[in-house]
Amino acid sequence: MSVDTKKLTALLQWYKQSLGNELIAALVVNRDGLVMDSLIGSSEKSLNEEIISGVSGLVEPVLTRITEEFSSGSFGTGTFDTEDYRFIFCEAGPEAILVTVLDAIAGVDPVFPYAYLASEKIARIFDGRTVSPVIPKLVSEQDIKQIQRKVDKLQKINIKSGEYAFKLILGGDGAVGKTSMVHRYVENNFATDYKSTIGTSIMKKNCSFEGLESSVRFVIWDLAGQAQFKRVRQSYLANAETGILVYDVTNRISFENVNKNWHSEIKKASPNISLILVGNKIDLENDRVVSTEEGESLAQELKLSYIETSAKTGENINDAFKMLALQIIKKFIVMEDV
Ligand code: G3D
Ligand code: MG
Repeated sequence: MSVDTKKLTALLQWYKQSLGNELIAALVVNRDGLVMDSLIGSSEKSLNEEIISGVSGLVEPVLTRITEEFSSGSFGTGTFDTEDYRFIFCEAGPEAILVTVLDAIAGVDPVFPYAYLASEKIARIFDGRTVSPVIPKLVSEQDIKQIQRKVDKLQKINIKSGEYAFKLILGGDGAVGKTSMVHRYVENNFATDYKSTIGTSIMKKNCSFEGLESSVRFVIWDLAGQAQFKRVRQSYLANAETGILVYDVTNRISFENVNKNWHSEIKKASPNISLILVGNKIDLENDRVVSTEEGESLAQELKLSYIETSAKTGENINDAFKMLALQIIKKFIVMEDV
């Protein structure tokens, strides 16, 4: 079978134009995992010359699995996140898969409709039908909705635990101790990546368990200031697999706001998120106004696990994150030989 490679290249150029600065790279791979065509995007990260070889290296180990999982030949889509990148895989007919590489913190929703259009065209190029490589700019909500309906249900691709990175967010009023908790947890062993555009620090940490092969890699997002919060709220809260709801045991309003605001807002932005509830600042015994029983009962109501911590002394901080990691292992990771 001969594929019109010129057309494929032209199509990828259109795809790049549609996505603008979001795109790090795009690859078209066939079902044998061979890269048929690739292109470097216009994102800052794309300037790195090694990007394509690096990305191919990352895609390779998951390709077999992708081709197995995506055997429908239609337009199944899936995402796969590493520490640095977010991959969107989109079936392009029975022959090919379009791999889109975005920054780890990019939102996928605006990209999907274009990925779908591009995949549909790639499928046609592969079976030799006539097709224009031009990807139209999608402007109307209706166009976008219609396409989204056509796209097969988005799936999180199952990858062996160690290779998987989970976005962790923190919810709770200002000054309850979110940043202190994260810093206490990651201690010396972190690389902070500050994204000024969304006012967020990104930290990474592996959480492993003795005697257990599975480990969980957290990518922890911490919003810098409350001021910018409204503007960035959506991208901060969306696409998170896991999160911590924090209140301050010496501040009743912060406790009430967990139930009134934070819980529902987070659930709305990331419906399948795994959460725990944390009452922080237990070192301030004399100032405590929210009792352990109240914390436990709220947790029960929200069907969450509960733990009390002090970011100041470090008490229970590791255990809080371990609790989350265990929830994730149970939920996402198929345990073999355990
Ligand atoms: P936030 O990220 O939720 O806004 P921060 O909260 O982590 O910035 O913490 C707000 C203040 O509470 C900080 O004090 C911090 O030191 C303090 N704090 C955080 N956790 C604890 C704790 O467990 N115990 C006590 N006693 N204090 C805590 P400052 O004075 O630096 O603003
Ligand atoms: Mg903070």
